[in-house]
Amino acid sequence: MGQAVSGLWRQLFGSGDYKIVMVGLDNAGKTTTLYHLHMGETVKTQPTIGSNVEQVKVDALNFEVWDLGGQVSLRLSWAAYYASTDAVIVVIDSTDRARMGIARQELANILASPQLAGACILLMSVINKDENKTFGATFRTPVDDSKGTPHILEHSVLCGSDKYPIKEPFVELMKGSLNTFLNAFTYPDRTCYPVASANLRDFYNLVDVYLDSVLHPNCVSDPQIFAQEGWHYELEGEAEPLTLKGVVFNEMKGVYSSPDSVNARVTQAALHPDSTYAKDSGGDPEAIPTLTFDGFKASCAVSGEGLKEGLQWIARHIKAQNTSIFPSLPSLT
Ligand SMILES: Nc1nc2c(ncn2[C@@H]2O[C@H](COP(=O)(O)OP(=O)(O)OP(=O)(O)O)[C@@H](O)[C@H]2O)c(=O)[nH]1
Ligand SMILES: [Mg+2]
Repeated sequence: MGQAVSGLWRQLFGSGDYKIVMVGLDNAGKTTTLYHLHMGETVKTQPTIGSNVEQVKVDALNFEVWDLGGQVSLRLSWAAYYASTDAVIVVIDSTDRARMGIARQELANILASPQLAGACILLMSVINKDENKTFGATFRTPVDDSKGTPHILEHSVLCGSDKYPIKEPFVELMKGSLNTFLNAFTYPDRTCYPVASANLRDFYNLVDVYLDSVLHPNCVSDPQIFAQEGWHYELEGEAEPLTLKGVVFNEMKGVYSSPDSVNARVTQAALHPDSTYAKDSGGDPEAIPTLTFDGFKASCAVSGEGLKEGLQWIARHIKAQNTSIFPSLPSLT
């Protein structure tokens, strides 16, 4: 944050002395930001009563930075500091959803302030107090049928990989990790594998398992995973009828037994004919059993290669249109 602001300042100003005013709601992180800019470290703060002022030097730039208390009773006096101000930094705590409307109103007041018109430059700093570290691998998976290939793949890649060749790594992570979010989703046009944890070591473990799962899954070589997660025949006894089972097959039978869900699906198909949105990437129970293991592998292939090679290709061209992996990750030191 400090580095980013300093870099921005260098671009906005040439050299010389400038006055900066920092405003924002109480507890937003103004004083924390000020001392991070001033000393390059995070200090323990108390609510500011009145103001703090520090001289911050960035190369040939000298900034007199005023950090104003943000409590309701103090906001009325902000305007008293505005004279001769060159820039305003508005600090907003992005996790303070409940007071976002108040923050927006304060921002509007600042923008409307005649003393800050003209030369004034407004910087908005969004502080993120969320301890969670989040990672996601997202693949573009449009379909041209309703056999449920992306959905079966979504389940199947989490059934063991080169580095983690166990039956259900997903279930083990659910039980044993410190994750705050762990899931996978199939949309009509993409499949997402997100993880989150507040613990950095745990976070990297989750990322490692998920990346190995999506890039080196065992499901491309083990038809039993496809049978388990997709569909298979079951015979309870010699006299019993042959039935269809499978995790995704069963799940979609449940989805298709809901009138609301069928209604939404038919409406979407009518609104977007001749596109991936007219099909069901989750799988229509009528169509799922027409998908074969070979068809599953072939449908998943990227650029005509096998799935595994295709996913490896994506890994090498991670910035390509097909895939995005976010965000930039903090280092584990
Ligand atoms: N996790 C996290 N906590 C932060 C961050 N910035 C501030 N905090 C915490 O938020 C609390 C309030 O921070 P302050 O900098 O004192 O807030 P302030 O905007 O100066 O508040 P007032 O002086 O009352 O107007 C402190 O406990 C900080 O440690 C941040 O970027 N991440
Ligand atoms: Mg403060």
